[in-house]
Amino acid sequence: MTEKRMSWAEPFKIKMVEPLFMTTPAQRVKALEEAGYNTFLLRSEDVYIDLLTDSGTSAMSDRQWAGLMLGDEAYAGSRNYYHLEEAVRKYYGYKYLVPTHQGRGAENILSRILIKPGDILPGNMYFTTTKAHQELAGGTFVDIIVDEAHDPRSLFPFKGNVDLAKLQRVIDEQGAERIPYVSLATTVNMAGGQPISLANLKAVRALTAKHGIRIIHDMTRVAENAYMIQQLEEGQGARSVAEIVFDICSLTDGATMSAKKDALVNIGGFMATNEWDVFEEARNQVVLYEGLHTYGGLAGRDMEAMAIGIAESVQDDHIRARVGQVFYLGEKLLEAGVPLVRPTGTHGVFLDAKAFLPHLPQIAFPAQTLAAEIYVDSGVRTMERGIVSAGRDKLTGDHCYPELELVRLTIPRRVYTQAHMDVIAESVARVYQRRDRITGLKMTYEPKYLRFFQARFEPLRA
Ligand code: P61
Repeated sequence: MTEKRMSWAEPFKIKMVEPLFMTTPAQRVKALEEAGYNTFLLRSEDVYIDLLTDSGTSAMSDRQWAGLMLGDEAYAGSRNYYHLEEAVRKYYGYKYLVPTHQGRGAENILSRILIKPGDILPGNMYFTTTKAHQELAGGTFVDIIVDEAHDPRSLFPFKGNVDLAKLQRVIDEQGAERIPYVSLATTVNMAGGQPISLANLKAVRALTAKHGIRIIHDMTRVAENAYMIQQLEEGQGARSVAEIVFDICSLTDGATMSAKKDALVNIGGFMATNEWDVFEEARNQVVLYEGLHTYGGLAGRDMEAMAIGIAESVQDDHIRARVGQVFYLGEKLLEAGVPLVRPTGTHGVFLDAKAFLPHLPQIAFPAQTLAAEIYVDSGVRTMERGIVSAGRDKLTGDHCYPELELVRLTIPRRVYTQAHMDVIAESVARVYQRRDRITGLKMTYEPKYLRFFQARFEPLRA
């Protein structure tokens, strides 16, 4: 007899509601055509359940909303900046903080400071904006994630881990002096929301220390990663998520953060570092790109909400319910036989579009197609994470053909209920039932940068 899973419930109750818009299939077909079959180009009012992203879509707590009223909108030296600095030091342990409007603002500044043309940036899988800024600064990203991360069927629990032999090879071949830092994400978004283990991070720290190479931490979903360490890593089960988060950060030299995810705000981010020289330069550059170093493109109230959100994000009760809801959706889809990236990610469920639509070649954009089909079925908006997202090869100009061709069902934090998860699972299962009749797409417009945001498509006729 298998053990029955205990139910859990959210550690909050709902104080305010936002109505959702219901649409008809005919309305959705029209909306999708107008959006060029790209879910990024749909109007939010045409969407019923929005799983495009967990970025900036979380519900803030009553305390965070109250914090907005305590905004000190001084141009310089806002008290909210000092609250944020205190939170970053207390929960993450980084010494110096530069706020930015969101994650990519931090990536821009950090890349401009640390990367010289010709440099190499090894990392545990690319992320779109991170890699784009590394390349704009003249660097080249090299993937050093474990092979399991590229296999949607592998059940390896820490698919965010670095393959140490791959890292050693990059160091031997390129020379440590060409590697300003190793780029480490917690969790790994493009691998399907997969965590790195503390033991692996320690080993990466030991190896980089030997060669005098920094680790820069993309800590966008660090609390979710810490939760998986608590749940799965030997010797970590009795420790709090907050303690593990602090440990992860202390094994790295600096960080970029999109606070729109784990930190539960609708806008905001920061760069943090333990190095005074890097901080000095960042404080200088932020003035050019974001704003003065004590607001970095944010209002005082945004920084206050972020400081409070950081404290809430590392609470065990919160994170258990957040990840528990994502796992619930994953279980429902597995029961329906839908092919998913395994194990289920912490911020979303990732459908394996190659296995879902095996009759479509990758150049017919299976994940883009599947996202469009799910939208037409139920008004649920999801996101392509495959060949469109991977862009073109810098040297050959051809499409990159990533192993992973995925559709991401990203769950906003504290926003939807278990009943919404049921509706979503039923819709995906319906599309799966009629998968044989689905034909692909062709791209009709391709923007130069981060093409997935604005590309347009048309159906390929069968
Ligand atoms: C997302 F389709 N993520 O997952 P910013 N690092 C990491 C992120 O997940 C991240 C950023 C840095 C988004 C928004 C988004 O290709 C896309 O605050 C691990 O968004 O600038 C953002 O942080 C950048 C969606 C970004 C995309 C790029 O939905």
